[in-house]
Amino acid sequence: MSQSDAPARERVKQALRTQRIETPSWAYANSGTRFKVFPQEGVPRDPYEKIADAAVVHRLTGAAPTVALHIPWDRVDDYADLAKHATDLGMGLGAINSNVFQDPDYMLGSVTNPDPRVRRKATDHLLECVDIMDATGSRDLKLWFSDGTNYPGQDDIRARQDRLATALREVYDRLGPNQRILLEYKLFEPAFYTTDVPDWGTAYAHCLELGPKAQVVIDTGHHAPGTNIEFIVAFLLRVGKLGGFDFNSRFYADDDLMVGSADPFQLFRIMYEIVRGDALRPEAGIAFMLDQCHNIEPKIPAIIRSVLNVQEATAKALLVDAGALAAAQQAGDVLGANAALMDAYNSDVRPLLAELRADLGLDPDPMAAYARSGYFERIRAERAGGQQAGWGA
Ligand code: PSV
Ligand code: MN
Repeated sequence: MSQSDAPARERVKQALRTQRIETPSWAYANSGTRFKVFPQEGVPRDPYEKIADAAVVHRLTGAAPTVALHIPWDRVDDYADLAKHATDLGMGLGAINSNVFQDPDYMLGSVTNPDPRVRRKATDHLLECVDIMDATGSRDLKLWFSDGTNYPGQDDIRARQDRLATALREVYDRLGPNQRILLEYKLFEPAFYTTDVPDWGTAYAHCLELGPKAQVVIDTGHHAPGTNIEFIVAFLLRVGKLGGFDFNSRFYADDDLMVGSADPFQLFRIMYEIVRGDALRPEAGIAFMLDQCHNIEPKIPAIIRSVLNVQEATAKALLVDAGALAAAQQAGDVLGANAALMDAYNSDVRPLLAELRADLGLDPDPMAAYARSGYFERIRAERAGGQQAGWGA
C-alpha cells in the first residue's frame, strides 16, 4: 500500500484499534517438555505477579487488556481481590480455563471416566470454575478434556460420548446469562488411541446440542498436519459457532510455539477469514487468546512478539482489496483472485503499525521499549526467592 493511500491506511488502523488479544497466565510461568523444565529468572511466583507481567505486555502493545486464568494453577483465596488487582493495573480477567487433566484420579479420564465418582469430581471442578467466573466477571469458560483411551477396547467409545454430554449439560445449565462455554478439541495427546473431543466436528455437535451459549474454540496446534484451519474458521463463523482461538504455532504437533512463528501465512489466512466474516469487532464475540509455552525464550518479550505477530497478520488481512478479490472471483480469474490475497500478504505493515502505536501514544517499537524499560532487571531482583509458578503451581 502506498503512503498516499490515506483512506485505506485509516480504515486499517481504525479496525486494528479495536482488536483485543488475551494473554494466558501460564505463558508467564515456567514450562517445558516432558524431558525438562528449564526455570528462568524473574518468573512470577503467584497469579498476582503473572497479572503484573501481563499488564506490562498491555502497557507496551495497547492490545492485550485481559489475561486468562487456569484453575487450579491460578487458585487464590479471594478471586474478587485478584480481579481488583487486575483492575488496579488497568487489566481485566479473561477466560477461566478448567483443568481436569492433572489429578491422579483422572488417569482414565475426567468427565468420561468409567467411574461415576471421578466424573462427579471432574464436573464439580467445572462448576467451581463457573463460580470463579462469577467472582472475576469472566465471560468464557474454556473446556479442554484430555479424556480418551490408549488401546482399542479399553473403554466404550459411545458411552464416553454420553458421559461427556451429561457433564457438559450440567455445566451449561449452571452458566449465567452472559457466560459461555468454549469447547476446545485436540486430535491426540495425552490420549493416543481415541480422544473424546478430537476435532471441530465433535466439538460443534456437542455445542449445537447444548445451545447458543456453547461455542467452539480453535487451538491452532490441535489438528492433523495439513489441516486447512481457515476452512474451519469460515465454516464455524458462518454458522455462528466460533467462540475464539487459542493461538500458537507448530511445526509437528502441539508445539505451543509463538503464534505466527512457524507459519505466518497460515495466520494471515485465518485472519483473512475473520475479516471476511466481519468478526474482528469485539462485539462479534470472538476471543483472540494465546495459548503458548515459552520454554527456552524469555517469556514477556515472547508474548509481546506474539501480540505483534497477530497484529501484523490482521493488518495484512485488512489490506486485502475486497472489491478486486470479489470481482476476480466472480469472473473466474483464478490468478487475479490469488494475487489479491498475495499482494496484501506481501505488504510490509510494520510502518503502519508503528504509526498506529504513535497515534495511541505508545512506543512504535514495543520490543525495544521492553528491553529499555528495566522491568526484567527489576523482577529478576525482586523475585529472587520463593516458589516459581509452573504447570503444577
Ligand atoms: C491442551 O493442549 C491445551 O491447549 C488446553 O488449552 C489446555 O488448557 C492448555 O493447553 C494448557 O496449556
Ligand atoms: Mn489450548
